[in-house]
Amino acid sequence: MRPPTPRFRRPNGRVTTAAIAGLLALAVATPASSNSTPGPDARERVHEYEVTGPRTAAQRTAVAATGASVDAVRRDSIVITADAGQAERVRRMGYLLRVLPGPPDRGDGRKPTPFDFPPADAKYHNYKEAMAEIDADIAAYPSLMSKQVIGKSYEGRDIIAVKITGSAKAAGAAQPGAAREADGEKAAAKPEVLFTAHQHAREHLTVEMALYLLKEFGSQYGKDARVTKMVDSRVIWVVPDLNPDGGEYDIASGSYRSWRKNRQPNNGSSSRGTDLNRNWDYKWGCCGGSSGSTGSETYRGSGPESAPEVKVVSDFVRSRVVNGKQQIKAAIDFHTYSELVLWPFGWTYDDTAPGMTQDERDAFAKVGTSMARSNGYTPEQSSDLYITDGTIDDWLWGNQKIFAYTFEMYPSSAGAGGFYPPDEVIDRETARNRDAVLQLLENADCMYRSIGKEQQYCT
Ligand code: 0X9
Ligand code: CA
Ligand code: ZN
Repeated sequence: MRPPTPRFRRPNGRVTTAAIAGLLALAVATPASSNSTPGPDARERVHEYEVTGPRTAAQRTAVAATGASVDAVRRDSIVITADAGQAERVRRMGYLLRVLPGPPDRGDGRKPTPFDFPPADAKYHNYKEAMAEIDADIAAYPSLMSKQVIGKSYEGRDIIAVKITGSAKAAGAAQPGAAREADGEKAAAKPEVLFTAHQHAREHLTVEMALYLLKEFGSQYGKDARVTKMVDSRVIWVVPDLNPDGGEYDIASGSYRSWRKNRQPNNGSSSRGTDLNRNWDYKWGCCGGSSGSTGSETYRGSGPESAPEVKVVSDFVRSRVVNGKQQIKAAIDFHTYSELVLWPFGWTYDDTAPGMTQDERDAFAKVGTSMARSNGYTPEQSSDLYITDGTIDDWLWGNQKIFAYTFEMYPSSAGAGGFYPPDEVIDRETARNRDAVLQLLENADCMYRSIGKEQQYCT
């Protein structure tokens, strides 16, 4: 199953092989993260490569062990982001490497505005625009939505959580009515569901996904029956931007840098950044699914939760334990790209393991497969791709027993846009997950209902 030759659509809509050759040449001469002043990042210049040869999860894990990130997986090839040293190590494993074009130039030949998306991608939201959009949503739907600053990023940007819930009482409240409430009768708690986005700086489409969810829940409440029911009967938390520093760095120069990690300095190293999705406090660094080298794309940090952004969100999740019970029942962490619905564990190839019974695995797979049917993604256990350790979904499940999925959004391949799909796809590709998100919300009160075991687990 060979992928089609990558085709690049220029702003004027024409696709030319000359453009591809030109882009390839440019990519070699001008690395993704280049800028005019050769700084400490100069040694870290990375490219995407197509690597032909690896065909098993173990082989892919071995490639990832060089410290490269694995961006896409196909039957007998993968796409990685690697610096020159990592690429050389992969070559010595006997695989064929081909440099892929660097990030697209969406500048339209105009002078870039620092910290703004390039003109042709203006529909993407930078940090400030995203925060303004969220504030506008909250102002438009004040009875449904509120915002909490749950902490700060390394560089001091607010990390926020938006809480969405309707005024309806939770199901199971004995009697509605002010009198009973005044008597101190407790309403049953609403199941809570968490949506997180943008752990990886260059995965900007995921912020748009979070913004879409706020708009959809706000604007469809009282109009769409499914949305209304879920907003009323759940508490929905949206953390739209886990890595604001990395996201801003990726767009700061006017041309995309293909940056992945946060922007935290590392002791004794000129390489910045921790891979947030290797820094969570569950089997951290256990299993060859992350790197201990500061320069690596998958650097796991100096210790679990050493990245302030991971600490902030972990503390927030822990704060949802009320009377000893975690209120958050299910979660999706949005990434790009590859069009996948993934479930834990990532640290082991085994379907079941300590912390994952057969019934739990079956519920994950059942709901995951059903969500994937609705959005056309491919459902699988995350380690079917390659081993990862210290990921958010392994922590949310392994430590907090939250049914946590990872969605890898559009596109399916590097050739179809990779980390930088044009802004024209935002509306389509965020709405594409509407049904899957509603499915997770509808299942969240009892994930075991999906496998016919509600009686056993949920009464
Ligand atoms: O490697 C990652 O962190 C994710 N892929 S990405 O290209 N967005 O970087 C995949 C994580 C898959 N593993 C788990 N979810 N455990
Ligand atoms: Ca555009
Ligand atoms: Zn990612």
